[in-house]
Amino acid sequence: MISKEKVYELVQFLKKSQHVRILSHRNPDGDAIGSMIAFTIICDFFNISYDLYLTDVVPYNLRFLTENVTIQFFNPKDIDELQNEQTDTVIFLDCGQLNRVGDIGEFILDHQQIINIDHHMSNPLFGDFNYVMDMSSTCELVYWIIKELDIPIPYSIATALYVGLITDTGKFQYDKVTPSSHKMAAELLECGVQADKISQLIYQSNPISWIPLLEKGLSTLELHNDNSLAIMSFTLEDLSQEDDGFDDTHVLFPIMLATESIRICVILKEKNDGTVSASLRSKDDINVAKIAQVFGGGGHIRAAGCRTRQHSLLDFKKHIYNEIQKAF
Ligand SMILES: [Mn+2]
Repeated sequence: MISKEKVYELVQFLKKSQHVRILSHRNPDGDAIGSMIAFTIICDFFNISYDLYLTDVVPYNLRFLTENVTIQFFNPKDIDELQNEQTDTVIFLDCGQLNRVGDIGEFILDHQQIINIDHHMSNPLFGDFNYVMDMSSTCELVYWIIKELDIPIPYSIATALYVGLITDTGKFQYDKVTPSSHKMAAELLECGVQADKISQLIYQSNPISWIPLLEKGLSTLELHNDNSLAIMSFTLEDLSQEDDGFDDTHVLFPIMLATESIRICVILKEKNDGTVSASLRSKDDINVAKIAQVFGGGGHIRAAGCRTRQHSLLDFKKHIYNEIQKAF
């Protein structure tokens, strides 16, 4: 459970700050964005000014969360500005590694203290203050911190926390779901969270462009190892018209993993910045975080990711395939 001492230590770090910058990882998901928004309530409570920064766009189905929130997007052109201002504390949320924030991570300055709050057990504790716990989501950790501090939770923050909880647990299906996750959900519902409305916004609000994307994905589907390994790949061309932040993994992984024989699923994507990304999901004990780590990525046993600059889509697929074979 949450430690009073640890929360007290976090508050001491925060109180030393004039201005904090709240960050989360590339390709932000519900837990990344939810925990960023939720953390603002802690800053507000202690009267500490903050800004929120991301490298990549907010996914299409999570934009309802950020309607009334100012999130700035890191642009390498802003480096001078970022280096010149008063931020003295940088908060990393849901980042299993420092480089998960993308390029902005390279511009963390010497005088800036790093607070690292996360639930990835592979986290190397890169912060000056680290709070890493084995929980369903970073939102769950932030929730229990807020509760420990006795800060009242308004509807908007409850919604952000709930979104992180349901998306990172695959709607309460994954192995990190505990009684504490359900307790949190129950208490958030008491704060007025509308579970049905949120589910509809996240899971039943895909843009119409997802249908041709699904078609493309299925047309590239490869099955290996007696139909237990599924790989889909998207070229930049496949994605170019749909690059509106639509988070296809939420749609495609559940479809593939619904198949009895499929144990591991990989989605490869060429990105605008010249990298190729791989998202991996596993249904049983094959540890996909270990596979992602081989390529400099990371994550959880059943959900992980990595990206490369060195390999083409085809090459990367081959390397990942080979690595997965070792795990079978
Ligand atoms: Mn997470």
